[in-house]
Amino acid sequence: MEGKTREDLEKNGMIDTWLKKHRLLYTGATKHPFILSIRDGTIDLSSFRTWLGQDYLFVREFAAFVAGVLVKAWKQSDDSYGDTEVILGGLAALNDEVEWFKREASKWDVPLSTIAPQKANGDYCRFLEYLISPEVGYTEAITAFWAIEAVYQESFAHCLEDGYKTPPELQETCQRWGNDGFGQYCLSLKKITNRCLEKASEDAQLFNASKEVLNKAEVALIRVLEHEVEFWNMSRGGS
Ligand code: HMH
Repeated sequence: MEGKTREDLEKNGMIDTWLKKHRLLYTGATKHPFILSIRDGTIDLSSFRTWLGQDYLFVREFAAFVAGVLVKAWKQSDDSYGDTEVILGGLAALNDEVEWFKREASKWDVPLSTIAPQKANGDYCRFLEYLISPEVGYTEAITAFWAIEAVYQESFAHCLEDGYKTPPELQETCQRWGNDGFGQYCLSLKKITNRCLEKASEDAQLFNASKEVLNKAEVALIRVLEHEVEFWNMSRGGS
């Protein structure tokens, strides 16, 4: 058992180990009733509009978070790994995304300028702010970053998999996060994260130190999943 676990770890990395351990929560975040209702076409469009307006506000804060992760990568990661290029690519994509939200909102008559963040959104954004504060290390922040992107990738890709009944007018939204390019980008973030976690694990063994960095990263992953569930719940709740 013990040996197999270690083998598993070396082959798939720490993230897959954690995802197995927190399977229920991960499924709760990626197969939420909000997403399932898009996939089966029963979504209430007022929920979709709520999600659209709230996610626009979230993405603007998220861009600041990604910029903060970029700064941490620049300070704390070895240049030769190319982490900063991947993160900068993500930041550039967010520029297009904000414009997409504006266009989509006008299509759906969602008045972006008058929308205020709901509680779940505000709580999530405060967590993002914590993650870029100086006391948080790169490994913890990049773990959260990967998880935030991966939840959307997996959720929206599910709305385009075999047998979907996603309404045509929502398919473009699902494509944004469910497309293969975004999937590849998430895999790049996952590789970076696994490498950082591996190093944290080696350091802990080498210096006989505590697993504090690993523990913090695992908690950050759990927090992201919880916030994502709350964000979907809020969207379902309507305006
Ligand atoms: C709430 N989580 C939320 N919004 C997003 N746009 C993403 C993740 C991913 O990009």
